[in-house]
Amino acid sequence: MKFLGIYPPDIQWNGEPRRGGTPLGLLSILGNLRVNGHDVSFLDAKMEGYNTFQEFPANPDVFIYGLTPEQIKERVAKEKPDVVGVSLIHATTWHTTKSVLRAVKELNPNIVTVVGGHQATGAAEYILENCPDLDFIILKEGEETTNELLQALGTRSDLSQVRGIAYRQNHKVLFTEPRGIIKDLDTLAEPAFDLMKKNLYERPELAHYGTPRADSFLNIMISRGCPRGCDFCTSTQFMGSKVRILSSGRVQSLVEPMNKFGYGEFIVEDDEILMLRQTNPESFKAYLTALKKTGKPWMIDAGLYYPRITEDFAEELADAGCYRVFLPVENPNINLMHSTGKYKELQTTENAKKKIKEISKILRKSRIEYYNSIMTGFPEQTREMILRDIDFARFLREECGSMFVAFFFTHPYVGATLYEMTSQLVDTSRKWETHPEYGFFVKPVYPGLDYSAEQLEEMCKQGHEIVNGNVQLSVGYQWNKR
Ligand code: B12
Ligand code: SF4
Repeated sequence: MKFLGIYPPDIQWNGEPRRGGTPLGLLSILGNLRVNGHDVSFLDAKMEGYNTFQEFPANPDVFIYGLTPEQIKERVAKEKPDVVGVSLIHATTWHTTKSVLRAVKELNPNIVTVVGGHQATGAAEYILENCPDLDFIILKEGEETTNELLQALGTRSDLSQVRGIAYRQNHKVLFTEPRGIIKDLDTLAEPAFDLMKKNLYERPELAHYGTPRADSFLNIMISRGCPRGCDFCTSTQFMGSKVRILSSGRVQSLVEPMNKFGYGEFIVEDDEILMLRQTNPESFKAYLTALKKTGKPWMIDAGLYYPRITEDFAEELADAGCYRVFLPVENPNINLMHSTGKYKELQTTENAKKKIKEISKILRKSRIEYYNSIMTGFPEQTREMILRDIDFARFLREECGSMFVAFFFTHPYVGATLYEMTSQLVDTSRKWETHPEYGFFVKPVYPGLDYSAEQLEEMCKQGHEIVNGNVQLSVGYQWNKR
């Protein structure tokens, strides 16, 4: 069958930087369908229309960027696919995904439409009930399921036998038997990086906080899963609590060809890279060796679990070419962190401060710079606690030498434990279903015990100015000028 994979247009608040990356999940789906004999093509509607702006009907302070529905129709008409698959990993692209699906069905109602990703999986029932242009949702990891679904569609077999999908039948949403995780990542084909148009990704401003070292980048991951299960995150629920990793041989055969595409920098997105080193030292070593061999700069944007960083680890990273890491310290209130499942090894805020200072010295010694995020705006917080969070951010900048501290607001992402516990606290004007623009970390959604979401936003805006001054978040930021 002919399958067209589409990464949808995106949205952003006026004044906020656009974000993006390598659509690893969709490219993996395409690579795997291709080895199973399907004819595949790829349209990055976000990057192809990076400078095409449209109004976002639900909110005048937000814009859409990406190909217009008419342009998407033209491209789909040219490709003539049997099936169109759209990546819905982020809540923020829910409205644009709906527009893509509408365009496809307007063009030809016989094209089968499929979506997959964290957001699609977490909210499957709601999405199928509210999007008549969508036929199937692929739940969780998509490679095997999409292949089986295409086979079943091609041979007109019983769809209820395809494990891991959701669809509508007689106005009801049906879920088939769940599919387990893919046990051995080595069984997967390489993601179809060759289908990316390189010039579209020559946008260093999309890379990460701070100035990147090259003018283009590829995101990379050699593992899936995270054992920590923090209640505000969907990774463990989605990819499992056991870290799965490519074998050392496969790591090499992933990095080497990726390098040949000529992108200037690698951005590591593995959820728990420290755990990789501990549980799969061979693959971890192969990762560093392969990255070093490319001679290219690279950094870790996925977040390092800072209490576990050691001198050896930092030295190994630096030796292999790593120049920057992200340390999401989350929140200084250790009891709050323990209640989310995180930082059990730290007993007090003083412990956390001491640890971060120690880690910052270790990183500095290895010449690795770092940026932090503070996660704030948990529903049980008070104004006084928020002020303490801002003080902590100041400590990170002024006493530890962090290059930038982002204020990230906690959200109930569908599929995360926090969603079950707290989504009803979010005001309807900030719920993802009608207002996906509130799915970004930069916008709070919970009121606290003695402040509103608007007041929280204002407090943190001021905190941000005090803590970061006029630091430029992306290209142009000069680390040496601090
Ligand atoms: C890399 C990354 C980014 C990159 C961009 C990635 C991209 N392609 O554009 C950057 C850094 C820009 C980013 C930004 C944000 N991100 Co992000 N990101 C990730 C991360 C770490 C990895 C994604 C990835 O490539 N995974 C590897 C592939 C193999 O897995 P996958 O994408 O899940 O794909 C599989 C399935 O989902 C499915 N699938 C995926 N697409 C499709 C399509 C079809 C057709 C089918 C059938 C199946 C399918 O099959 C794939 C293969 O098994 C994930 C966490 C994670 N570990 O996955 C968070 C994650 C997706 N991000 C998240 C969030 C919250 C954000 C932000 C909103 C945060 C913020 N700063 O405000 C922003 C959104 C900004 C934006 N507009 O892009 C959340 C999403 C939660 C939600 N429901 O919305 C995640 C899940 C993190 C988390 N655990 O909470 N992100
Ligand atoms: S926040 Fe990080 S450590 Fe916690 S579950 Fe998600 S990926 Fe794992």
